[in-house]
Amino acid sequence: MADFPPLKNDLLLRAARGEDTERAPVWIMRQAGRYLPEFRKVREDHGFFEICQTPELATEITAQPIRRYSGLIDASIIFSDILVVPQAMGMEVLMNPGPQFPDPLNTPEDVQKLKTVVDVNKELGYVFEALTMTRKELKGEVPLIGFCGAPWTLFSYMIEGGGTKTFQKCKTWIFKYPEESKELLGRIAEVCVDFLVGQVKAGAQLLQVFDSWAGELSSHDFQEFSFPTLHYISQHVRERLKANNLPIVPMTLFAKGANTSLSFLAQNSGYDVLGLDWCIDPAEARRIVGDKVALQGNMDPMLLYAGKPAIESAVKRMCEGFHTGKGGWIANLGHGITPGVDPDDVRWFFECVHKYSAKKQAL
Ligand code: 1CP
Repeated sequence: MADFPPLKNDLLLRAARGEDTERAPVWIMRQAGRYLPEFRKVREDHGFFEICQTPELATEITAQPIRRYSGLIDASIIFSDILVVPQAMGMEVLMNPGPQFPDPLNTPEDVQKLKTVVDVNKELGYVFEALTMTRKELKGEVPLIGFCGAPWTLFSYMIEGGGTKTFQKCKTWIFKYPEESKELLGRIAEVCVDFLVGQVKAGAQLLQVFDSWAGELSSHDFQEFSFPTLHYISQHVRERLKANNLPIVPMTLFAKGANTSLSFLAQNSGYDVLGLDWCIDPAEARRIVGDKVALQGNMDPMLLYAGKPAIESAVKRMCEGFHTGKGGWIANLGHGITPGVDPDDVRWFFECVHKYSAKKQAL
């Protein structure tokens, strides 16, 4: 591993390990993105995947929210996308403006079109380079998060060919071809393990797995088709980190909408942190998981359009809810930030978290 500057703010890592911190660390999913004018400026001259594949540009964009919200924000997340894994497996992905696969997997026979062996160093080396460059550029100000998409979420894009409201095609696969589906999910999971281990080697200090479409499955089907791969990833990443003498970094699972599986995930998934969407009450989530895992989340991202007083009262309520029990808590939204939010309202969100999550000093 490269020599990196010492970390000056370890709130995120302490909370992820379950520590009750003096205030909640805070960051925002998709914090580098279209709501920032400095991002849109770079985007005028460069394609989305061009940015992901150019370490200097990815580093610049990752650093933008850290610069703008310096002293208020406690983590950076590498600028990339979950869809770089399907690309590495041999699929073409365009971004116009949402993700689009010109040649999706229509039937199980189409799986033959995927690469049988995926060399992540060759296919995704640009992400590793961007991580190493960013980690140096951050100068230890905040930790750097690496990530990947969960196999079920990636499977849905690879079969649907883009975003979907009904999940008709990918659900037809799991219900009609369960064995072939599990085989493909397993192949995606293998690439995710290699990719996440490579990210730690390159400098990532925490790993997050995004299962954005977990909530589209019944709890039975989540157990059957998503959970086994999520568990496989947490177990194998840790084993491989250990075997390679790499730091055993904390791992976060964001299984959006899987709130009915929260207790099960806390007990069995092997992740240190569970990310929550806004549909579950913070105190209820804490009661369900006890102090077994740290929690992350979970303000409704749409509150960021509602003005400062609404943001303040929602943050206050969220802080009170997460403080009802013991265990680490990382403040965040319940899903990614969306375009059109005023960056000053994001600043206000951070300031409110600082104010209302601060633990009162013992007398
Ligand atoms: O701070 C950051 O912006 C971090 C980088 C990041 C991450 C973590 C991006 C940049 N995308 C993601 C993850 C991602 N990508 C997820 C998981 C998180 C989530 O659920 O929000 C998903 C589902 C995607 C797929 C994707 N990529 C979408 C969603 C489309 C849909 O199906 O609804 C979109 C719009 C993208 C493009 C994208 N990725 C990232 C940005 C900033 C953008 C906007 C594209 C642009 O600049 O034109």
